[in-house]
Amino acid sequence: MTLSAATNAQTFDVEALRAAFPALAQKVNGQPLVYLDNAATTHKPQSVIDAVSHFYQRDNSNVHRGAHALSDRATVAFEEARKKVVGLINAASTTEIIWTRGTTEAINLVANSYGKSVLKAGDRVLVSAMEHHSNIVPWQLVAQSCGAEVVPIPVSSDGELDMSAYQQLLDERVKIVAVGHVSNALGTVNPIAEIIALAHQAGAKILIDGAQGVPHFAVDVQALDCDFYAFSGHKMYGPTGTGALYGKASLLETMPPYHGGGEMIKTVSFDGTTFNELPFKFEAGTPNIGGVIGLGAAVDFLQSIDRSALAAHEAALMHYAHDKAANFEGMQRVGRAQNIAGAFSFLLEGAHPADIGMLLDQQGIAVRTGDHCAQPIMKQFGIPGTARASFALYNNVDDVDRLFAGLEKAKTFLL
Ligand code: C6P
Repeated sequence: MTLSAATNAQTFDVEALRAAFPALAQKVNGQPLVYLDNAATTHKPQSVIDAVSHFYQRDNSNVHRGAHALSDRATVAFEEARKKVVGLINAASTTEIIWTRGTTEAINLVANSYGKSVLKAGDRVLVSAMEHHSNIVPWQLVAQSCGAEVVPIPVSSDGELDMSAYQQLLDERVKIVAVGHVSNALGTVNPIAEIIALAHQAGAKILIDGAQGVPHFAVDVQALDCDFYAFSGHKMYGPTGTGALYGKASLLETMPPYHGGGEMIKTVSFDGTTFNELPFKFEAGTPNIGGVIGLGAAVDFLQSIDRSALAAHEAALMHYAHDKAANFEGMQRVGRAQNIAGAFSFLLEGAHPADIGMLLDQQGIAVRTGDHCAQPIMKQFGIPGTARASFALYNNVDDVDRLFAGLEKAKTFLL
């Protein structure tokens, strides 16, 4: 793709969107900030900051408990946010949305509640070899306690999931498949509709790790027919410490609670305790009320944008970066799948990724370096890690140009 093609994608009004994010207006190390660490966490628009601030300034109170006006206001705003998430991913009802601290907690919930109750010795959980640790370790912990096994689905050297190997692995031992929508380390967009359909044909349930999916694509959990979809609020312009688990109500109904405490119970006695209805059965203790309300504002923000224009804008930036990489001497792209989004991972010949990150930071350019919590795929590729630029809706062509100019300069120090 040429520069003009990428620029055309800016009919999507990226400059107006940038203006909504106060943190982007700052200088870092004397240079205007170029923020390319969005897969780790995105910045927050003013509307999200205002929603959180409004909560603490006026409505601060606990939810579902108080007999007073502030608690009523907090409860209404908190439950409105749940309705917004229902709309965002087209869940069937609010009973299917469980608030969590993020994707990690959502996956741990499913592994410990659903996983622990169905997995028996000899059973298998399939995960892909490019998963984030959050979609590997919870399954390992639960599998170990049940005598079950976590088996990786192979990934090619380009970073594509091996679909024929996946089909061969799908035998009667497989009870759960857990796969990422988009790889945070490689940017690979997995064909999740096909992956879900194949899991179901084999009689397995499937969880999609959507941490890097929801920020980039419109997601329809009913059309996908996934059993569980986990995502983080802070990677989609919402506050840190927020996220959600979508689960089919029919499954969530049968699952035992994960955490015990207040809110998740109906009655408590020493003769036996009964549990609350969905979704509260899975929400023990005081939740992150201000964060959830901020997440609701983030959903409003995302929903106010044409999602296909957003995806086209980000895809154009990604192609622009890849075209520049092809002409950048000594650059090795890590993750060359056909369908790629969000993360642009690379190495520079003769340079350690950590040094690249430091030299970019000195120029006001924020990227992430390291294994990106995806050690198995780094080990397969025989590399310690990568430097990773990851895009959000507010990044523009200038950001990519600054990245490559910054890399040219870094090269003069490193090589
Ligand atoms: N990836 C990154 O820089 P939490 O921390 O629970 O919000 O999200 C965990 C997680 C799970 N799955 C995927 C695919 C992810 O990318 C992440 C978070 C960050 O890539 C931090 S390691």
